[in-house]
Amino acid sequence: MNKKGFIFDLDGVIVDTAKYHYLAWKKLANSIGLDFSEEQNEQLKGVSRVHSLEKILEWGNRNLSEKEFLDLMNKKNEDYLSYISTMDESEILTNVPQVLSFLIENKQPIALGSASKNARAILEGVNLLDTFNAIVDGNDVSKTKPNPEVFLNAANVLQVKPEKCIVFEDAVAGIQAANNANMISIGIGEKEVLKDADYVFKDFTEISSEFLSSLINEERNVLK
Ligand code: B16
Ligand code: MG
Repeated sequence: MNKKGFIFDLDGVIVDTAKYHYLAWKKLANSIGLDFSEEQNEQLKGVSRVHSLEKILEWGNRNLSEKEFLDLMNKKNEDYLSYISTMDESEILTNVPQVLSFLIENKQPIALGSASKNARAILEGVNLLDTFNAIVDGNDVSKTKPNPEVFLNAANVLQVKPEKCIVFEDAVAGIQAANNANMISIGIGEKEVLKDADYVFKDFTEISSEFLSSLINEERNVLK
C-alpha cells in the first residue's frame, strides 16, 4: 500500500478564523489609535502572533515597551478566544470533512500543521480533535512559517519522509514553508497569490477523489 503524509494548515484551510483574527487585531490597533484594514489582515495569514503585532506596530510606525507589547498581545488573544468560543462543526469549510474521510478510508496518515497556539481549542470546538494522527501547532515550534519546522515536525510524528508529504495551505508563508520542507504544496485560495504552490484550488469543492488518489499513488517525479 502506498502511504503518504497529508498535512493540513488550520486557519484558512479547515476553518475560516481569519475573520476573528481580523476583529481582534482591529480592536487592538484602534485601541492605540491605529487603523487596520482587511488587506493588512491578509498579510498576517500564517504569521505568528508575535510577528503579527510587530508588523502592525511597524505599519503604524509605533514603538512599545516590552510590557506594553505583551499586555496588548494577551488582550488580543483574550478577544480572539472569546470570538472562537462559539465555534462549532458548522464552521468547518465546505468539503473538508469529505476529503478527510476519503484519506482516512484510504489509510493515509493525516496531521495538522498550524502556526496557531489556539489550534487545539479550535479543533475541539469544531469536533475534529480526534481526527488527526498528529497535531503540531504554534506551541511546538520555535521558528514560524516560511521556516519548514512545523511541517517537518508533523512528518516526523507521522513517521513519513518529508518528500512523501503533501501540505494544504492558504498562506504564502505556508506554501513557502511546505516547499522549503521539500513537500508537495497545495494552495487553497487564489492562483495569483499562491504562485509558488505546486497546485492551487479555490477551495476543497474543487478537489476530487481522483486527484487525491493520484497524490496517494503517483511517485514524486510524476508530480513535481
Ligand atoms: P494564534 P494557521 C495562523 O494559523 C493564522 O493564519 C495567523 O493569522 C495567526 O496569527 C497565527 O496562526 C497565530 O495564531 O494567535 O492563535 O497563536 O493558518 O497557521 O493555522
Ligand atoms: Mg492558514
